[in-house]
Amino acid sequence: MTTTTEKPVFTRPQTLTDRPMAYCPGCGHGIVQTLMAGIIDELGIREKTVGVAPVGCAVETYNYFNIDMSEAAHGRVPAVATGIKRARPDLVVFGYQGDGDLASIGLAEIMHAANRGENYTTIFINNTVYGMTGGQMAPTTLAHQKTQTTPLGRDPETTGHPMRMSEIIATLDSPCLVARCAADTIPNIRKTRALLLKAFQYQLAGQGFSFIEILCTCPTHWHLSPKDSMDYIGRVLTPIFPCKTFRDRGAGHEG
Ligand SMILES: Cc1ncc(C[n+]2csc(CCOP(=O)(O)OP(=O)(O)O)c2C)c(N)n1
Repeated sequence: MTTTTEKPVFTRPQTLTDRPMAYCPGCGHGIVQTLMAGIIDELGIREKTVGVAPVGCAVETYNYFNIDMSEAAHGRVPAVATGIKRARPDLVVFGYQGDGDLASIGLAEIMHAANRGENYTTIFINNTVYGMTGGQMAPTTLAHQKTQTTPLGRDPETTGHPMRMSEIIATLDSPCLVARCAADTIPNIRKTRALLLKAFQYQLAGQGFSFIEILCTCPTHWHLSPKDSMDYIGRVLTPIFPCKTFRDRGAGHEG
């Protein structure tokens, strides 16, 4: 009998609990959270990292991270994260927000936290809908996109156009890192990881507010299979929401 030695190519990050993720098949939240957990492990900051998540599918985050976390009311992550970071600057603080949360009810909060240059990291999950409550139109919903509240498609005449939050945040002087990436293909997921790592490193270096927008699937409310949802990001979303770095002050240039 011959024995083979298998070389592990992936080990579960210690920052993830053993709890199976309850996200829908093909949902992007699990990809991003697994990346974040691996980065927290890599930086050795598990004991001093605090996450803040609001309502929406983001609320599940508490179940999966082996770190201290705080709930925030809808859209109020920037206020809670600001308070924690100002009280305990030695901690590493991140906010994890959906697009309904951040770009609608929480729009004023995020703009002012970004403008103040608060030294915490924002992870913005843009899946173009209000996922948890049933797939209603969000500020990021594309023109003519069908959602539960726009069954004939979003009409820009009456409901406006999708808001590009990274571009809006990048108009402010204070943020040190503003970028959009996508959790679809393997190369894009690698780029997403690199941006998230950079954002945490900038916070550790005291460089201020960073904003990483991640285009994520919502197969359930897009009414697409997991695979078709991944294709939809590249084919339909990225022409409207280009993946690029809008600001990278830590690297000494404007990206
Ligand atoms: C003050 C308040 N208003 C409305 C709600 C209902 N609510 C819960 S989750 C949610 C939508 C969240 O959507 P999004 O932020 O896009 O996150 P996703 O679920 O898509 O990840 C809403 C409107 C609430 N919990 N609190």
